Amino acid sequence: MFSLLSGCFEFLLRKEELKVLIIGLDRAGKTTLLERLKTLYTDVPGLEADKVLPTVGLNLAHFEALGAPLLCWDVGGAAGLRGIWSKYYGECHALVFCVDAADRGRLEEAKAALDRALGDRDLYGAPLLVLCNKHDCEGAATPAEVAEALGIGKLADAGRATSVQAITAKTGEGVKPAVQWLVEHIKKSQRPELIRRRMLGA
Ligand SMILES: Nc1nc2c(ncn2[C@@H]2O[C@H](COP(=O)(O)OP(=O)(O)O)[C@@H](O)[C@H]2O)c(=O)[nH]1
Ligand SMILES: [Mg+2]
Repeated sequence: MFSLLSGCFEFLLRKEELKVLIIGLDRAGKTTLLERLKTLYTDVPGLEADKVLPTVGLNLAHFEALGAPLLCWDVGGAAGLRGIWSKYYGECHALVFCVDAADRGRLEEAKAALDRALGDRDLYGAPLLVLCNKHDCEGAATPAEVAEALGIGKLADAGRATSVQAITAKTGEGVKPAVQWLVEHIKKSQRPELIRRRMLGA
């Protein structure tokens, strides 16, 4: 009886895990970012960039940042795998769209993939963080250039919390400010309440 009561008490006090879905085209650096998050925020270092393999299924990272427990989902970005992304839309608190800023030739394809994702009603109200990865590469597109190419201005006008930031997943540069933005904007958004209500069937 005591263990049942203490289990219930623990459940009620447990902080809600903030779920972040990381999507983007294949080779944008999503898995390298996930492994960097493990290295920065946990005691178990993630894989170095040169050990990361192409993703077919799903990779996960659990960690705590700014007092909040986070769960990040990294799903494969190859054209044939993008259909799986939508399975995670309903449950995620925020969306990270990772872009290879060094590959300007694929920005149009990235815009089409992002537009398609944001057209899904299950992502209603979810803060969007666009990460311009590979900032270490010479000639990489700046956040302003990526924002222009992806048409991000319109999203912010439509009321979605949105930010476009440069990172280098390989070294971790820019990753902590990105996580800070996510935690702050998830907490400010209606998303946790919306997901809670959906889970209760309200
Ligand atoms: N120069 C550079 N290369 C990166 C960076 N992040 C990832 N890469 C490389 O980009 C390629 C694709 O990375 P990966 O994480 O597998 O991309 P994913 O398909 O989006 O998961 C790999 O060769 C990585 O080493 C970065 O910040 N800088
Ligand atoms: Mg991957």
